[in-house]
Amino acid sequence: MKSLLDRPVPTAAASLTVRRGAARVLIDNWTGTSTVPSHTLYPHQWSWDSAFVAIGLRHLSVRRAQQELESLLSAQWADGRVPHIVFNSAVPDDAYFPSPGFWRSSTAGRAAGAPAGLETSGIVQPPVHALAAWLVHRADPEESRRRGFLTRVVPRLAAWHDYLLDRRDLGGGGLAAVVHPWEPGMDNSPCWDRALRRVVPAAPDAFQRADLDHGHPADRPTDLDYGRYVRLVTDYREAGYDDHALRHTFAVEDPCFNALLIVSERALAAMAEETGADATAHTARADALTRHLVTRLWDEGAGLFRVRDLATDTLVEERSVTGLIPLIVPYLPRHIVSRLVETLTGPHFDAPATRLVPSYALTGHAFDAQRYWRGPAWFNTAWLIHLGLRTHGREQEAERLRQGFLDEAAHSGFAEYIDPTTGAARGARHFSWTAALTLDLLSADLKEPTP
Ligand code: 9WN
Repeated sequence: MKSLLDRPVPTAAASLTVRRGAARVLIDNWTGTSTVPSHTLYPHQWSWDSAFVAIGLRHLSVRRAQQELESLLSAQWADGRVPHIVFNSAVPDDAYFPSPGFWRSSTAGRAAGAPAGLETSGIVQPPVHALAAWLVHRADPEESRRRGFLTRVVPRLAAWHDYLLDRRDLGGGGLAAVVHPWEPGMDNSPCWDRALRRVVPAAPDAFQRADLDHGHPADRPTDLDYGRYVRLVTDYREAGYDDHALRHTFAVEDPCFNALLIVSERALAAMAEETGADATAHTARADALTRHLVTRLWDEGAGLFRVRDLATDTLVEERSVTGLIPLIVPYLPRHIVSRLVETLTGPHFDAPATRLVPSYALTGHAFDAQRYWRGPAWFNTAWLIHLGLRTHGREQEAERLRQGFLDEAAHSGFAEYIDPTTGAARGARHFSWTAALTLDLLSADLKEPTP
């Protein structure tokens, strides 16, 4: 453990304390095979968390970063889906809700290909994994080659993307849809409100929340939200987690989810080239996805991408950070990049007190500075937007965001999220992806090109 903390990196002396604090969080949250987002609120392995964690862990231990990704991928279902939670059987059943007994993956998901030897959830999270695998490989290509890292993970990552494009193109427009608000990772964003109103909530006595044992009710989704989350999972589970058997009540196309799929397809292309395989199919897919993203989700008037509600086939008129994240997509039309940067730095999203990006427009009718994805600023979305700004050569804006990120991460004790208008810490502390992405932004090698 000590060796991880002491490993030298090219960081200025002033940043060393922050670096050591961030490393300490990752060391404490490591279970032996993967990293929990938080020992209290989220005591299992989460899918997109592990990808962000691996991106940071590569600065401490490339091996551990590889293990983080590989432990997640070992829970992949035979149909290609990478589950959003991999449960740790050593953790008591009531430590997190919904527990393994609620998802029943190994029985209810058997026909869909859920693994028999462990329990997982049956839904997914944004596909950041191929991007993470590429960055982990790049951190030490020789070590990666020696351990056959890409040879093992690339087929799994390709099957994961195939699942998303074969089974989840529910709108028929070439984008992947999400079927539960937990899937885009921004659980109670106002973007889902309209679609969620169609969902009949489960009775309050049908389930027992565990999150309020550790989280403040003002920071978390409401009981009504949970009733609807539970209903959606129950329906999916009863249909054997089969995307063809169920007509999903909730189905939307999310800009962040699809932007990450594009960048991850480009990462797969880069990894194919690296291993001497043919990259053409991945590049062609990324190009097509980029066209579909613009055609289906870009809103020129609003200057950001919108969520598409597939039940009505209309765009949802909410401004959310998800609509800015496609900045990470290379080869976006130049005018779209300029409009996105205008929106990012304009009145809806500019929060000078923290320099971070609120999860929902400061000017929006549903803005709430404390409540989860309805206003607070999150560190993973800031990291993604920073990556996007750099992808498009917007160095000045990127540097301002990087400084804001590092200051707020350190001040908040590596909080899960913060009030964007004051910097007050909210949610869990010692949160893994906040610490991991801090390490990444402190690191000099960030200047390496993304795929
Ligand atoms: C449900 C673990 C996860 C993140 C999500 C975040 C939150 C879970 C919850 O925590 O969601 O998946 O119980 O609230 O919204 O993005 O992956 O950190």
